[in-house]
Amino acid sequence: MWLLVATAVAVVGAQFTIRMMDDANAPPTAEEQALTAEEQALTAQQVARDIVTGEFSLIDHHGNAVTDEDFRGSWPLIFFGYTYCPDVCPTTLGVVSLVMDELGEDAAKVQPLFITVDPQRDTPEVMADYVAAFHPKIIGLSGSLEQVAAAAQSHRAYYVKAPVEEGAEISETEYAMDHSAYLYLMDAQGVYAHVFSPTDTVEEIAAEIREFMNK
Ligand SMILES: [Cu+2]
Repeated sequence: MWLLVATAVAVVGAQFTIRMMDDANAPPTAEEQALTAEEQALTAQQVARDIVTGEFSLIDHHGNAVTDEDFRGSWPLIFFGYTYCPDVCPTTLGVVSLVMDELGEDAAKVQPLFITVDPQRDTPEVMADYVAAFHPKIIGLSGSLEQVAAAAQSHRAYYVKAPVEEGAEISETEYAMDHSAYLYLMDAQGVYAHVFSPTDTVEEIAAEIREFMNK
């Protein structure tokens, strides 16, 4: 092998050497690959559990101080957004509402939470009006800038102030919020279970929630 490598280096240079050394490793069998994929999924799940701690201390839309611990025993379905959002938030809360309908009796165990990333404008009163337009069970959560930042951090949710349209100024009252659009499912112990993407359908989300709850 080393003689071959040495020859290769001499003849065509280092690049070819690297390729040859890769080829020397036997390709993994299908079985080995399947195991690796499974291990990878488990690792990803563990990493997500370690990273998404799900802790928060916020104000609900009735004006009461609440933390993640107040929701133990139910499965929180959490979305970060803001009420002035032109598209992603209303769409997602619409999906959440349909998921609740789709879940039927199982919806009793699910607690949708909408956490604002724009507490300057989204006061508890504003949140109360907004979530009521989607589903009676959705709880809107607001708080101080620091409380919201901490809640986002514990879910690795992302948000940043942005112009309402390209080239527009960001003023005190006129701005948009760019934000991540993940829908988190936490289990009844408050441990991260899953994250849904905005492209998942109502049926897919409801079926997966059921699967997690019946595990
Ligand atoms: Cu949004």
